[in-house]
Amino acid sequence: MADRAPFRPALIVVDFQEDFCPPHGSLAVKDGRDITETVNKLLALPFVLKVATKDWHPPDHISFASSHANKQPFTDSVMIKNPLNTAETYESRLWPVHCVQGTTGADLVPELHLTQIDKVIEKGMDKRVEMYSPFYDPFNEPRGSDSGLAGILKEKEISDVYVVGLAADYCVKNCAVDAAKEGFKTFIVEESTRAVDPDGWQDCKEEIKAMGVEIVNMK
Ligand code: VGL
Ligand code: ZN
Repeated sequence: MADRAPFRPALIVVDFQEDFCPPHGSLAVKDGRDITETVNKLLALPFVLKVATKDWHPPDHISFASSHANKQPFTDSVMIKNPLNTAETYESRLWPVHCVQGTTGADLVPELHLTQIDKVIEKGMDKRVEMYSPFYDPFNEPRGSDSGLAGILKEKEISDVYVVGLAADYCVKNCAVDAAKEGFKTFIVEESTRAVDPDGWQDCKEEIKAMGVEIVNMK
């Protein structure tokens, strides 16, 4: 029988920040704060490593509609170029100003049991690049930024990665897909996430599953 790696699970709590939560968040996800109870329940379990990520943007970040002339958040998008290889581009949706470094909107929600978190990873600091995934930017040739998260998980000999937080259809999705690509058995815990576009979540789930991530429920 092939050797199987020991079960060494990690939990990643993605972007559970004020700007993604009602009532005051600038990019509030519907019912975003309602994940609090199940996230804290998960944080009480004996994961080998518990990571929280933070969207951590400069005030003129490329993903803000206000950084472009005549663009509206949510409905408009722009083409973003790889700063290191301008032939590589992708279309990216525009957002209201959110999670600006040092503002209260960028704070992790106070309900989160922060004392259970081993490590906080910040992302989205390069104003030229949208970075939904807390692992690295979306470019291939070459990649500009890598948070080191994959290395940290490998150093701890993590086998399984559980992803929760906000938002299901953006940063949680991209985090989970990259974790699966890095070779971890990867799960999204559905009660512990909420989507920017709740109506699209069923289709989004199918897309995520097709990329090798399992979607599980706590009950
Ligand atoms: C996110 C939109 C813009 C997220 C971050 O955390 O899902 N979504 N920036
Ligand atoms: Zn962002």
